[in-house]
Amino acid sequence: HEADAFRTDLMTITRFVLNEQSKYPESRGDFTILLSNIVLGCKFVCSAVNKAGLAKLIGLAGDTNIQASFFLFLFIYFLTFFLSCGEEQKKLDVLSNDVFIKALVSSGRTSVLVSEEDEEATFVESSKRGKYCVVFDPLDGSSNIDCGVSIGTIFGIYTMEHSDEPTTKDVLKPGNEMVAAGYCMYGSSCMLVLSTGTGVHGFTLDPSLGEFILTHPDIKIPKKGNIYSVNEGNAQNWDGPTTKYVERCKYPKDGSPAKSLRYVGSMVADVHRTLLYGGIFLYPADKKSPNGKLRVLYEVFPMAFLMEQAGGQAFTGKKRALDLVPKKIHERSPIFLGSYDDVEEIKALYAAEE
Ligand code: AHM
Ligand code: MG
Repeated sequence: HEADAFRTDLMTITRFVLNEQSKYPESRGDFTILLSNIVLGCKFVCSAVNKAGLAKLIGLAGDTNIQASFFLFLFIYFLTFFLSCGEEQKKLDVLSNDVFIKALVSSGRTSVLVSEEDEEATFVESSKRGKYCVVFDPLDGSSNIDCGVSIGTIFGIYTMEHSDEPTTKDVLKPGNEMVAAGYCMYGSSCMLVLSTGTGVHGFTLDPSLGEFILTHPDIKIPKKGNIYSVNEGNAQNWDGPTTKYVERCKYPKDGSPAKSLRYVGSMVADVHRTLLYGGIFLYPADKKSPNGKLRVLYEVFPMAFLMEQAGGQAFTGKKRALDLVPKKIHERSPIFLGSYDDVEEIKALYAAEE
């Protein structure tokens, strides 16, 4: 009977967030409206990602066969025209960014937007302003787009503390001041994982309904895992603690079994697996990139927020990741995140160095 109830009583993401917000009497539904615009962006990107393979195929055929057959050319031309409705083909990451920016501005609930795709922050015009600031990476894992491997969107949300003219100061705040964070993974299924500070909850897109349905309530990361995830191609440039840690993953001293290595190269996919199966994800500093690769505002903070909410930890090599105070909107930081005990181990190695 319980299983039946689960199937017929659909907890959509909107219903879930409305329920959560109703606990605050002062809530006026602004957050729900903001989130439904983020969800719209995710649905659009999901659909675009699914069609990307097809569009690419048509593009390639166009390059090689135009001279070969005039009729084939005509066929491809009209097919491309109908598929894109005459719009010029934009790259998937640029297209995704445009969709998110427009959805967020038109929500009327935002003032400052920071996107990985745009060098400068977007300040929303006064007539459309609202009390939230959103930092996001519209399509992360770009190296995986063309081969169809999982990619994702990452976002974090701050509130504006004043009604003066918005500035970048409104987002240059530590991650522990975020009010919500999440990601959407475009993989074998499309999944949105969200935290508003009361645990981590996963929603799966039901394509036939066009709705995200709660499928993974209250995700908790295992206390210790048996997977490590890192780009080992950078090993020759790592510092002492990272080198020692990865060595221990492969050759444990305490007789425990060696950890398995899994690395997709899409942060969303690697973090998602870490959250569900446990273990550790590392993007450390190295000699070539002393601040690592990943961006503080829209990669490190949202994932660190989710990890802590799920019972894990996120560490920069120096301190708790959420306590960083970024000085620039595209700042980078090394990051070690995952199961509580696994992150504890790397923290001890850095502490021993000091
Ligand atoms: P991108 O913004 O160019 O997509 O780069 C970010 C991605 C992350 O998703 C992933 O964790 C990392 O880069 C992988 O980097 P590398 O290829 O150096 O291992
Ligand atoms: Mg990115």
